[in-house]
Amino acid sequence: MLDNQTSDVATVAGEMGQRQDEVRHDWSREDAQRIYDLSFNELLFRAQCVHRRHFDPNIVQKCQLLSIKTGGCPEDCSYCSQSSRYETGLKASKLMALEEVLEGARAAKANGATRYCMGAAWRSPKQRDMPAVLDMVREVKEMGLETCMTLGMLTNEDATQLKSAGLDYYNHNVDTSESHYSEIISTRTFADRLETLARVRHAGIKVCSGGILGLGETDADRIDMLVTLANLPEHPDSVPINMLMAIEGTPLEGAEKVDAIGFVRAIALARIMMPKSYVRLSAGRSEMSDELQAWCFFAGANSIFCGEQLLTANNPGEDADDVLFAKLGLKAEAGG
Ligand code: SAM
Ligand code: DTB
Ligand code: SF4
Repeated sequence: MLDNQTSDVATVAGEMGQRQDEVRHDWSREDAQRIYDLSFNELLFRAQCVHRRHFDPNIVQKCQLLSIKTGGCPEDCSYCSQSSRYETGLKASKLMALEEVLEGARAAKANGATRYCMGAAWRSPKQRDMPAVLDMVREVKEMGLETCMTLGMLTNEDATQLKSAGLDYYNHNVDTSESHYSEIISTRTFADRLETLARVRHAGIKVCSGGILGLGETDADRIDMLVTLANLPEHPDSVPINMLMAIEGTPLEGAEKVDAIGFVRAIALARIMMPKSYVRLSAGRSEMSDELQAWCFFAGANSIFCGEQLLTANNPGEDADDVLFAKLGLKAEAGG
């Protein structure tokens, strides 16, 4: 006999069944909440079914990050080691020289990364920095890697120049829900973030946008953040889901740890609402057990950051990831 939970599941599954191959942009909070609240087994089963319709479940994309300009950022993002407003002990540096960037890209490629993501601690790029940044895009692309940059807010002109240089992806996270956003960042708005995403999209660059869990948000905030991403005119091609890495000296240094089950639920919801996007299990893996990462992959995560460092924080590194992939029978996605 069906109990209440199972019959709820049947209803949601039925609705989803009708729309199962449809990429929707009209998600309501209620639709999303009902999926998020399914029994854990049912939620993971649904997410895995959606995942298998669009992806090989045993293939994981590997992206490598490099901080091309570290620290000294004027923004006040409460989670960030690179904001000049907090004493995090991080040494600021100038924009990296092209050769150093290329050296990192060669090593990343040798380690099986297919995308190279270059990040700068800027509110937005300055015109004088653009020629050097555009050279990095051109030369990394020339090496046969996909290129991604995250440089803060862009003008239409910046986006067009990046596109002309051959930039494949631009990362700009919404970070959290619109209503929680002002608790975390005061120096730019949620609307500013969406505007940059629109400029990136209009320039023809693929969008990478996601957020962070562990910023003191509620379940409703997490759901709202994912609804915002899923209701963009096009789903972001990549959706990074970061677990807060609590950095000493930042306002969030003592933030409560994210509950693992809630984290997996968010991954599963992202997979179901954005069926064709790469969902990236991003920052925080160095503090996650193998079991938690395995759950995330089962819930539909199919991309990671590889290497020993993210931008400034630790990441598990190749050896640990090789062991994890072997245990789980996962393979890295092949390069183009
Ligand atoms: N300055 C640019 C910007 O903010 O758009 C690019 C770099 S910024 C570090 C990129 C993203 O990394 C942030 O939007 C945030 O989602 C994530 N991030 C930064 N610090 C983090 C931390 N301590 N834990 C988890 N994610 C973090
Ligand atoms: C994203 O969502 N996560 C990456 C990338 N996009 C730029 C950055 C994670 C940063 C983690 C903290 C650090 O290394 O400083
Ligand atoms: Fe600056 Fe980006 Fe860090 Fe915010 S997240 S303080 S914009 S580097």
